[in-house]
Amino acid sequence: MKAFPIELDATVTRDFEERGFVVTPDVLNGADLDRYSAAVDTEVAARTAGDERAVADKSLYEQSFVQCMRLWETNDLVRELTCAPQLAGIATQLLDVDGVRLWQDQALYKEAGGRETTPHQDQTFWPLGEEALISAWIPFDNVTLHNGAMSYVPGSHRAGRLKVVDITHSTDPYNILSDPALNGAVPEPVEVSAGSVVWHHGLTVHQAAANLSSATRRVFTIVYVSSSARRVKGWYAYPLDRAGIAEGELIQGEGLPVLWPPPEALPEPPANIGIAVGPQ
Ligand SMILES: O=C(O)CCC(=O)C(=O)O
Repeated sequence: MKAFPIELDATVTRDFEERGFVVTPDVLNGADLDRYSAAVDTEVAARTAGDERAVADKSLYEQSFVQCMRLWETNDLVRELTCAPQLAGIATQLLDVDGVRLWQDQALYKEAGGRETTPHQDQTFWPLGEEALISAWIPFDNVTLHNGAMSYVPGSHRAGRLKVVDITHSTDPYNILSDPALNGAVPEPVEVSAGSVVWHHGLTVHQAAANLSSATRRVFTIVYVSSSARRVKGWYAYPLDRAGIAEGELIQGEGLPVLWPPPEALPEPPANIGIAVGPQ
């Protein structure tokens, strides 16, 4: 078995198992942050070129963040970050699985004046069951409650799949924070320095604060799924439909590379590139 580049202490994995989120400090150094953030900035600028709308003129969803997906498919430097073995190794340890594959990466840039991100669980968006799934939330700048820090409901990943939240419109009266399955637990804010990574389980209920600062809150996320996960439901999901994965089949194929154990070489981007701005 390959050694993890960053070996987690048992207290960290236990914390994640119990609470459904954890911070790993000092994963990226200043030089990493500079070059990776510049690469992500370039991709976001390219994909949003021509969109001159003020935040207030955007949809409620877009006011939460500018979302640009699958940047590893169009940028070699981002590919290096998304496929980094130190990150995939941490994901594997936290999920306590044999290996992980990439589900998706994305920039979530919350503009100055951007609204809060509505509380939700990630995993209910996708045709998965309760497969092991985890997100690395990677801030390129220091993040506080003033500029859009995340908050997580401790232990909420143990409540299973709750009702899906429509974060694209936010008109649904369902408030996941009032779901009886959470037993009144409240979100806990997590303020972090750039270089840290905040990890959350796919079923952990989370939200992000509004950005009251004058600068964009720049965050990149990588979502990993256990390499033994299967597609559980039939509804449309770009990554699975592009790879031709039918209900019940193992998740694998185009655009879904195994990242732990680390591949011999950086995975090639798919022939059929999945550029996307906005939810998909
Ligand atoms: O960064 C945000 O505003 C929300 C992030 C989020 O929901 C996620 O990473 O799953």
